[in-house]
Parts: sequence; structure tokens; C-alpha cells
Amino acid sequence: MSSFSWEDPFLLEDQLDEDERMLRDAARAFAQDRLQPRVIEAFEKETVEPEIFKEMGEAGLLGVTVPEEYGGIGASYVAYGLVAREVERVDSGYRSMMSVQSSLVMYPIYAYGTEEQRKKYLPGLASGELIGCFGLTEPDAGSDPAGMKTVARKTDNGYVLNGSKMWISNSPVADVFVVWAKSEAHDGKIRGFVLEKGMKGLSAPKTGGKLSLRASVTGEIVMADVEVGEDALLPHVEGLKGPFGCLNRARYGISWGALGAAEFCWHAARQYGLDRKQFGKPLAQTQLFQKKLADMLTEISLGLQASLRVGRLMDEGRAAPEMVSVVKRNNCGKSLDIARMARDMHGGNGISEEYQVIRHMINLETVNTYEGTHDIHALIIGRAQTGLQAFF
Ligand code: TGC
Ligand code: FAD
Repeated sequence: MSSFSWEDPFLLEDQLDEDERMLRDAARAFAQDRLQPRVIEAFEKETVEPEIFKEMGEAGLLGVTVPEEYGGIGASYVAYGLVAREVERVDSGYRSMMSVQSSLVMYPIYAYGTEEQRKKYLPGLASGELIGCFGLTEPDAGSDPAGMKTVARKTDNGYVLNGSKMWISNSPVADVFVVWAKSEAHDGKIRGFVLEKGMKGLSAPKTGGKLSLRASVTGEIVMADVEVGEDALLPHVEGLKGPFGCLNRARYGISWGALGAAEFCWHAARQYGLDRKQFGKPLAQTQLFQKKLADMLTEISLGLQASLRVGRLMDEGRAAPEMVSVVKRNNCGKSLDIARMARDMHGGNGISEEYQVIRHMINLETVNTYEGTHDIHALIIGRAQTGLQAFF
């Protein structure tokens, strides 16, 4: 038998190829050198730093899976997951900025757009010169996006959009808005439109009072008679499978990202337990502390193996959306439990910004909710094994 590596229990490293390791290392260096030094203040002051997009673009972290001719690097979905893990090891908000841009804005323009739309938007989004957002959720349509009220009415030259989206990551700083609306000209079917900052009737006010994900800005998208040309329509998809096709990719990335945040909390709790003495011995020498560390190691290493497997299947074109639901749901839920546990294991220090575990814990509340809540993914997995619809 070989020796055991507590930091990499199932030797994940051996299961990656050279390109994946290189991109992972670059993402880790970027996240630790450029993001880590600013995150505590950014979270505390709720500061938005749009220039981070350009820095991410320079580091090659935007649109990782998009082909090189459009500014991406044509890497694997496993590589994309590894990037998400490294960025979220610092903060879920930074990963959110990255994954919305990559999976929810670049992907639909690439997969559902015309060649002109690809050429117009993708290089700028890949470099971070342009910032994107994705508008699906509405005040009265969250878990049930089919209930959206945003409409696109046909005109002679294009469409007029009316409606409002809420809880939209990046919207207050966005240049490019991928928005989903019911199109009257297409029998009320949901269609995707690409809107641009500065269009008459389009605004994106910031949502204040957010106690989670404070390093990432969130806002509304308000559309009051926004006129667009025919060229704003994403022509190659209709129905909910349009936005869900993007969400499959973003949810998969989140399954890796959440574990990056959990790994930070686990490592921090382990080190804290080794350094801190109570009752004459390190906390890490107590049975209860070790049991918690064992649970953390186990859940994180199982979760990583599962995400790696789903990533490989995505790269082979064999992944099903339900597989993504399993890893999004389980990894987010387990990461949130781990962050709460790590907070507790730090005692009073656990509530201080300096130790960072409470920031991860608070962020993971959002991560467990967006892109399909923990319970919504349970219903997707339940429907898949019973054939029975339990949403309504
Ligand atoms: P349902 O009847 O199940 O399906 C309608 C149509 O969509 C197709 N479809 C999918 N296609 C591809 N991938 C998937 N995962 C798909 N799921 C469904 C389906 O085949 C069908 O197609 P067709 O051609 O037959 O019409 O739809 P439903 O209305 O019953 O939906 C049920 C439910 C609950 C599964 C779904 O609505 C859901 O997943 N709700 C959660 C909503 C959600 O995830 N919102 C995310 C908003 S974006 C966000 O949170 C970004 S945060 C980003 C960040 O900051 O990181
Ligand atoms: P609801 O759907 O009202 O759910 C409330 C509760 O009811 C949940 O616990 C849910 O699980 C439960 N529930 C709902 N339906 C059922 C059911 N049938 N059976 C049992 N339980 C049920 N959206 C975007 O489009 N783009 C973005 O960029 C984006 N970014 C976000 C950023 C942040 C910080 C946050 C907080 C959200 C973001 N969202 C975004 C929205 C997010 O996807 C939604 O909040 C999420 O899908 C849940 O919808 P909701 O908030 O309306 O909750």
C-alpha cells in the first residue's frame, strides 16, 4: 500500500492531464496573488471592482471552454472546474463573476448565437473588456422561471422588450445583457436576447443590503420599452432549454467552486486546531475535533471525485443534467455544512473577518440557493428516479 496524502486523499492530481494542471496552477497563482489580498476589504465595504474582469481575462480565466478563435482557450470542462475551485477558494463572489461571464454569457452567445454575434461579443468578454450578465430570475419567477413575465413584442425591425429581472449578478456593471423573455412572435416561447448597456429604457440598479456574496455586485435589469433589432435575438434555441443549457455548465462549475471554499475552511480549521491549545493540549488532539476534520476530508474528497467524473463525462458529451444536479446539490450543501463546522471550530475567532471562515459560510448560503436551490435539485433528482413531477 502507498502512503496517504491528507491534502489529496484520492490522488486527484494523478487524474489530471498536464494542460489541466498548468491551468489550475495559473488560476491558483492568480487567485492567491491578485484576489486574496483584496477580498477582506472588498467584502467588508461591498466594493465592486470591475477591473477584476480584465485581470481575469489577462490570466485566461474567462471563457475557458470557448474556442480560441473567439478569445477563449478551448480547454476542457475539467479545466473549467479546476479554475472555479481555485477562484472560490478565495471567495464565492469572485467565482460568481467569473462563472456568469463564462457559462451564462459567453456560452449562450457561442452556442445559440450567429457568427456575427460571436465575433461582436466573445473576444471582448474573454478579455474582460466587456462585462456580461444573465437575466432569468424575476420578482415572481425564481425557482419557476417558466412563470416569467418579461415579454418581447415583435416590431417591423425587431422587438420591444418589457419586464424586470432581479437578483442578477454583475448587472449594475454590465455592458452585455443576456436576457430571457417570452416572445409573442414565437407563440409565447422563451427566447434569448442580447441587450447592450446604454439602450433606451434599459437600466440595472444595484441591489443593496446584501449580507452574502458582498464582493460580487448584484442588481436588477429593468426593461421599459427597450427596442432592439432582429440581430439581438439568439436564433438557435427556443424554450427553457436555452437558459437551462447554460445553467448545466454554470451549476457544474459551482460544484467544484463550492468545494474550493470548503477546502479553505477545512485547512483553516485543521491549522487552527494544531495551533490553539486548551486544557493543556492542541484542540486537534481531541476526538471531537478529529471527527470533524475526518468528516470534512471525506466529504470534500468524495465531492471532488464526483465533480471530476461529471466533468469527464461533459468533455465526452455524455453528461446528463441530473448528474449536474447531484453534484451541484450535494457539494453546495456539504460545503455549507463544512463552513459552518469550521466557523464553530475557530471558537470566537470564527466570527472575525481575519479568519475568513465566516465570510465563506455566509457566501455559501447564496451558492446553495442560486442556480437551483438545494431542494429544487432534490426534486429534479426525485423526478428522474420516479418519473413523477413534484414541483406543482
Ligand atoms: P421542465 O418541464 O422540466 O423543462 C422545460 C424544458 O426545458 C428542458 N430542460 C432542460 N434542458 C437542458 N438542461 C436542463 N437542465 C433542463 N431542464 C429542463 C426540458 O427538456 C424542456 O424542454 P422542452 O423542449 O420539452 O420544452 O421545466 P419546469 O418548468 O418544470 O422546470 C422545473 C425546474 C424546477 C427543474 C426548473 O425550472 C429549475 O431548474 N428551476 C431552478 C431555476 C434556476 O436554476 N434558476 C437559476 C437562475 S440563474 C442564477 O441563479 C445565476 S447565479 C450565477 C452566479 O452568480 O454564479
Ligand atoms: P423561491 O423560488 O421563491 O424559493 C424559496 C424557497 O422555496 C426555497 O427554499 C425553495 O427551495 C423553495 N421552493 C420553491 N419551489 C418549491 C417547490 N415546488 N417545492 C418545494 N420547495 C420549493 N438569477 C439570475 O437569473 N441571474 C443571476 O445572475 C443570479 N444571480 C444571483 C445572485 C445572488 C446573490 C442571488 C441570491 C440570487 C441570484 N439569482 C440569479 C437568482 C437565483 O437563481 C434565485 O434566487 C433562485 O433560483 C431561487 O429563486 P427565489 O429566490 O425566487 O426563491
